[in-house]
Amino acid sequence: MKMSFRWYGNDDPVTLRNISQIPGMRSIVSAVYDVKPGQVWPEESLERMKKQCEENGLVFDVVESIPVSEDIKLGKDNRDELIDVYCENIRRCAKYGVKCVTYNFMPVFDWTRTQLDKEAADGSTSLVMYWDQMRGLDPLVDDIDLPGWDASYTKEEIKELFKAYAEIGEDGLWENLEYFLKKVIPVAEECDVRMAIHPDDPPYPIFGLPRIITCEENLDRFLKIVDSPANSLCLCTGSLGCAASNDVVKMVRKYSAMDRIAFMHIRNIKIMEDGSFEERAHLSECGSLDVYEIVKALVDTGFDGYVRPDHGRMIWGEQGRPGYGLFDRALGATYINGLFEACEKARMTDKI
Ligand SMILES: [Mn+2]
Repeated sequence: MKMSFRWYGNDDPVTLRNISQIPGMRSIVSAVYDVKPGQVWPEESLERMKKQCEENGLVFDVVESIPVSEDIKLGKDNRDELIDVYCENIRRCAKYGVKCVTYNFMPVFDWTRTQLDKEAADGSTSLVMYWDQMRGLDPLVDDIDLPGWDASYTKEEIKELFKAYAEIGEDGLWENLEYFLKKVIPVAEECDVRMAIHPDDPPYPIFGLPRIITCEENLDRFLKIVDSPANSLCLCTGSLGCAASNDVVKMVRKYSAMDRIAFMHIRNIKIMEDGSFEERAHLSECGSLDVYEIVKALVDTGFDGYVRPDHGRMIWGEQGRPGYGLFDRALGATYINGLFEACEKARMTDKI
């Protein structure tokens, strides 16, 4: 297992020095943020990132994300050009030492929450999605101002996008994903990079937009499209876990045994009675997921990919990017490291 931490570059209030002081920290997960999605990443930016990480005793070897343009997801006429740029970015990342590239195939927006700073009884805050704050919202009528919503779209553009996705539906989205994978995975293989798709968050349709990377059946289907370790999963426990029908421990055990998990996002969530959910501290007892069983499944199956503590709460008065503060993610990393050490030592003892 290679422990990693997401860093948003020089604008991130969390510094590389901070990250390097977390025990057991090895890798930096980042991206080039100085060009628009769909453009080629400047080599100087990748070179600088690699150098800055090395100066702090860290390795820049995971990218999250190279975003997939809507026109690729929609299968528009210009998709070949956009896929060429995508492949060039994979090659450039590989040239600077990147081994794993995360992406998602979610229409229009990356994730949905209704509040980013819900205060818990202990004064910590976290991201939540409450159905009673969602119901009644219609993106075609209302001025949606949800966190994670791309405010750069005009209402007309949103209408067009929703119409286009309604026309292609889930089947069309699968076809366009297959087209993308068949062009991109061979390039990743050549470069010794593992592509890791992030599940849809949450793993069910929102506002009627199609969602396909959601459950075991669909993950099986995804992995079969190109049966190669370069076509793997970023298994996000918190994203898959907020559908109660997903057995996250079983999925981790199964896909890790198949060597099809390149990257693990580990966090805990609490599913509420009505299907709403709250992001919680990483500890098993704080949420609906058994993080010990998740780590044990990884250790039992010899997992050697990347792990990062996913979103943390805001604690101890920290200000910063919601979900991506230093303190609670550092606690998460330490807890996860502890579980790995315990599971690995128990396994060694079992073998003797
Ligand atoms: Mn995640």
